[in-house]
Amino acid sequence: TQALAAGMPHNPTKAAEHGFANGVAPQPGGTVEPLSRLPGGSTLSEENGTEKTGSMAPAGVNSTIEPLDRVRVDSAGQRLTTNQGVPIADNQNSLKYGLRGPVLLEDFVLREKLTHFDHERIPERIVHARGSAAHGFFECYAPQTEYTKAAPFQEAGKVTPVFVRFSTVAGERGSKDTARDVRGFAVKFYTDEGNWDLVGNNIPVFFIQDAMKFPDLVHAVKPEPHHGMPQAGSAHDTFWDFVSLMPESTHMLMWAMSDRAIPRSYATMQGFGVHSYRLVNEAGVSVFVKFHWQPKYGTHSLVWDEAVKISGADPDYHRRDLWERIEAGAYPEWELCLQIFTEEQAEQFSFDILDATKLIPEELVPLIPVGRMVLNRNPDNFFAETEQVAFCTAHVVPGIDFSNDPLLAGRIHSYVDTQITRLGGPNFHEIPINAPVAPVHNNQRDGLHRQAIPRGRVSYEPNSLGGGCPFQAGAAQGFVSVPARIQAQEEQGKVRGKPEKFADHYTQATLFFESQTPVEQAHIAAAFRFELSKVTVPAIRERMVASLRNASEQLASQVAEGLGIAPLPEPLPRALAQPAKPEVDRSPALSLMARPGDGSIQARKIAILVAPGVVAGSVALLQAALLEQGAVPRLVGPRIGSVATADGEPLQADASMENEPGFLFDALVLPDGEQAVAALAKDGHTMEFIKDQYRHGKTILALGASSALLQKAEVSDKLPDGSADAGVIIALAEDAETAARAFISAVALHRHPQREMD
Ligand code: HDE
Repeated sequence: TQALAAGMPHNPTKAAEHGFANGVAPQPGGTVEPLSRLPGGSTLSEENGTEKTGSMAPAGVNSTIEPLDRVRVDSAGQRLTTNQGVPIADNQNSLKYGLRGPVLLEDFVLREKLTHFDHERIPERIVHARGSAAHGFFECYAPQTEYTKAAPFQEAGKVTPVFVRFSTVAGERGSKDTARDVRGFAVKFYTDEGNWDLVGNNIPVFFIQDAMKFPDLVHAVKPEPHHGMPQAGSAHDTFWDFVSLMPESTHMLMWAMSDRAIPRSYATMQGFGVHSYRLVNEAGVSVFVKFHWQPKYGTHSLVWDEAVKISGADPDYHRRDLWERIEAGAYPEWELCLQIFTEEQAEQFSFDILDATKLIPEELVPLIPVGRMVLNRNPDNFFAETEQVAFCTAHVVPGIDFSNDPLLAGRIHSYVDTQITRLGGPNFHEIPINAPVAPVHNNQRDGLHRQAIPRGRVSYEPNSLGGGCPFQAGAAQGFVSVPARIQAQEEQGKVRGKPEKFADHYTQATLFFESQTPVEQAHIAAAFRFELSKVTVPAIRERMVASLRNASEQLASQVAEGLGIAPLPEPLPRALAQPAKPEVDRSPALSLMARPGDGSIQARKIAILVAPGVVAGSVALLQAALLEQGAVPRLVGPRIGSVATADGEPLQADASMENEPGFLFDALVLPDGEQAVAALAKDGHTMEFIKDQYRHGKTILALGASSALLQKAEVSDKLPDGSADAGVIIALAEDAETAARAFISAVALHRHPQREMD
């Protein structure tokens, strides 16, 4: 009423929200700055972006920025309008007949607002619903023209913009990040010759061999249909019922039960195209290829107890990590490597390269590094970009082609198809994040949500009225499929079945397990034990153990022991009695330990525990040393805010042990200070904080008086065998500098599995 009486167009009690504080308030009755037209001052662009918003990218690197400028909206200094651009006078009250009277149907402002709101959600992805994404670029090291004419690989230094989405598979859109699951690793290259989507995973093989089984697999892993449980988890009857009846899934199960399925960060996972694809050169000659992404920061994972706890304290753990790394300038980076092999080589392999449950050991076909990918810009808007991005395996460009992998064939159909429902029609390619940077010209017309306004009366080909345009690019420029060989197909005719080598379900499962370090093997056994212990039907547990016996007797007996199954059930009958002898029986590259990364501690989150009486000097020394290495030290106290110190200005605690528990950090520093130690020792959170750090194999540094905290937590700097634990450093306060150096080297190791307790 006050606003009405004053004739003001807004609620005066919300002055701050209207920007009175910074002088951009609506001007009652007065003139309003004319709305500037896109893409001028009203859009967020490279000119008005700031490093903080993450919209800035090195010049020339993110050439997707300019096209997106067309649709970016920044409302700073702008008045509120309806979707028709009509200025809104009052955004607080609906239009009524008298102050206490009925709301009027003519209130188009209210109706437009509610109608739009009612339709704000779109269907989530059927799988990979939970995901996070970022912009970046791919840079080619050297021309790969011998193998391919694909645009990104034509010159050294050539830069192609990319948008990359990482995801879990089973959980719904709001589910936790640290579920045990495969991670999606989908890359959209906006090449000069159209979009190429490399839609991969962080695991190089898959559960099934034929697209025919995909709906069954997904129905089995998703929450059970009668009660909708469990969310984002494979530890339930239907999943294990299905996979124990599908021995082809055994190899993938080894990976999914390994620590690969609980990565520390998206930045520390490998990525794989999984299927065999083809590269095609200018002369039309093709070779087979498998795509690998190798993380610059190495492969690092969580441990299970840590993953479980994180999912409660920070369900957005990976999303936050990706966002913060990019905001901090510690850009996630991968090297793209190719495994290239010919059709003739492929025929000699002991496995079939069309079988997505098999990998090609690096010892057999080496990796060739061809470029690097850097993610350096966070999206402006989660929905518009991360949610609406549509990856499709059918999106290939000249120089890339498919193999006959039957799983891939199903995908080529499915991804385009699913977007039509999810994004509401056949024009999803026009949504800005999906639109290619390369120009689009064709005679497709109309459909829901059409954005382009094609000019002229011609929408057919051939035509003379449009001068024959758009014209066929022809074989020299256009996409031409590799003419696949047809001899075998001619002999066999139409057939439902599988090639012989597909029936070897266990050789590579064995190879994977045998190639792991003992700690990794122990984690795999523990994961099988955990998952199967959640299965309520004993026959399913037994069938799975029976299947595992074909892959590894060691693993099968460890799992059986953990489940109380004795004696061991007979091994499942094998589909192929005499599988071909594998080329290698050990592949060290399959261990997570094989890729420690660049040895840096960049972006690692390190807690420095502070309480009143802490020695500010020891905190400052550690903080400086860690910042210099690109790590992210945070002061964690019994509560946030000001903390009095023993020797200087008060410190500000960034976090509390309650809002950021120990397992959210990669390492721990306990600074010097008698009084602080006494205060921390009294707080129940402190012991949990230290014990979790220790239990999860992390590096702990205790300076001066704080060694008492380790004693209280029963944390020793000796391993059970009496040797030194490199991850527990106890030092006198005066030796802080040397201790800081030792701490940094120990943090670079990521974890100290020798301490393994679980
Ligand atoms: Fe997918 N998959 N998939 N998939 N997949 C989808 O597409 C499908 C497979 C993968 O961040 C869906 O847009 C079939 C293998 C990723 O947006 C859907 C088959 C691999 C993403 C679909 C497979 C993947 C998806 C759901 C077997 C690793 C997320 C929504 C024939 C190489 C992409 C959507 C993103 C998403 C179908 C098997 C990876 C339903 C039919 C193998 C990374 O179309």
